[in-house]
Amino acid sequence: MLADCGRVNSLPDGAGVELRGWIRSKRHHGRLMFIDLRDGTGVVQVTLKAAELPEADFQAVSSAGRESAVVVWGVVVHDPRAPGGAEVRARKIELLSASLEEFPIKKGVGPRFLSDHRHLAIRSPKAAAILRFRSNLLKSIRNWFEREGFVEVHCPTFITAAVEGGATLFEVNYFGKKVYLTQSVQFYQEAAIYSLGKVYSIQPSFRAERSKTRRHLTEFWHVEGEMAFAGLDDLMRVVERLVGEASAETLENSRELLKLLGRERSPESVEPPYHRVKYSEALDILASKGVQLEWGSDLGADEEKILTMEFDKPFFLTHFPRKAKAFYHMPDPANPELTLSADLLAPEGYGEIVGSGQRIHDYEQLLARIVEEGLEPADYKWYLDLRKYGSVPHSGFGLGVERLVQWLLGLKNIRSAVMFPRTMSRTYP
Ligand code: NSS
Repeated sequence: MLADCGRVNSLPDGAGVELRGWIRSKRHHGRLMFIDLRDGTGVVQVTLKAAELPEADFQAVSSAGRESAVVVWGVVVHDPRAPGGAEVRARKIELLSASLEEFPIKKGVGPRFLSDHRHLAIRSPKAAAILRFRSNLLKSIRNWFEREGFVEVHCPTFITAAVEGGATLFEVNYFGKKVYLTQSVQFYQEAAIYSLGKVYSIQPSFRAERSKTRRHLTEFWHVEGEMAFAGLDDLMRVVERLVGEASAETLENSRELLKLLGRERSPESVEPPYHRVKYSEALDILASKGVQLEWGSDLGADEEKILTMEFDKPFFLTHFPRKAKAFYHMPDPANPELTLSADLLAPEGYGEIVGSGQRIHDYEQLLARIVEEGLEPADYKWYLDLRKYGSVPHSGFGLGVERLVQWLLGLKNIRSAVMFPRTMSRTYP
């Protein structure tokens, strides 16, 4: 029976199995050999006794280096001494493909070396566990949207005008014309709600971030949603349910992965409701910690960190000043200096994972904000058009996949949450 390395311990004693995988490590004791065999589902110990299998098989594998590919036929033996509680005693083994050179990833190599060899480093069980967790999370997010009646839309990556300010736009030479890589599909989703009602997208966004921080990428995966007939309160309820329910389900489905990663995070720790904290209250909290932030400024990484240390669950930071936010944010009718915006911040120093808000849906008001920001109305012609035909209050959000993975798994650097990270200083491999 073809079996997964990671599930051998759930098979009965004496079961005959065929395993296909890679040699993670090997230990020799004369005519006895132990192999840790890895196949993407996990690692299992394979015991080879020279007396119990063809001599040629034993010899071939004796000289095979790490990451050589093999097929093993053997018998499951439950043994508390084996890592995972069960091992496979080999009866036959075939060397499919011996490593040509010594595998370069070994104990003691530095972070730069690992990044340069990311194409090989992702074979480690920890890296694989993070990628698997990320996959589980995306599955739960997608299922959540589908259950809630959102329609998936796919939006372009080449765009002609900034969504989140010109400073982080990547330029592309598009047949001699200057276009950009998208920072967010929000504007296309705003068009889509008049066609479909509630929509979502899961695709990459690009930011020419000059900051070398542990939570900025230049290419990240963006989960975005937009809803017609929704105000700020409706929006926050959707965001907290999506983040809370999809995260809880993922944690529930990823117990083994968390154990392997040595992480403990209970589904309760992500359970909504989340606190709502106004920007002005945040300034008071910061002041009480001896940090003075000028009214109107956006929170920097340091301020965010100090503020989030006060919380043990994600929380919303709402009603940012107009001048700290992009032009499309709806001014608060109660105080037009503020906006109906809400960022969701992860606790314990992690910071922003969602940016969201109600959009301006009035044509004249949006035009005035575009002009006030010194932008060119002609660049936003089609976006303004949306306000001409049955425009309604609407709201939406953007969730950074890597930021959420980073927080849920307590990763030091956001780069570990991506298979092949892109940052200011890295586009290889
Ligand atoms: O700039 S955001 O706060 N908001 C938007 O882009 C909206 N236009 C989304 C929308 O309403 N449809 O970015 C949203 C999230 C932010 O909270 C982070 O979680 C993530 O996108 N984000 C990033 N992750 C990693 N690296 C970088 N550079 C980055 N920038 C944003």
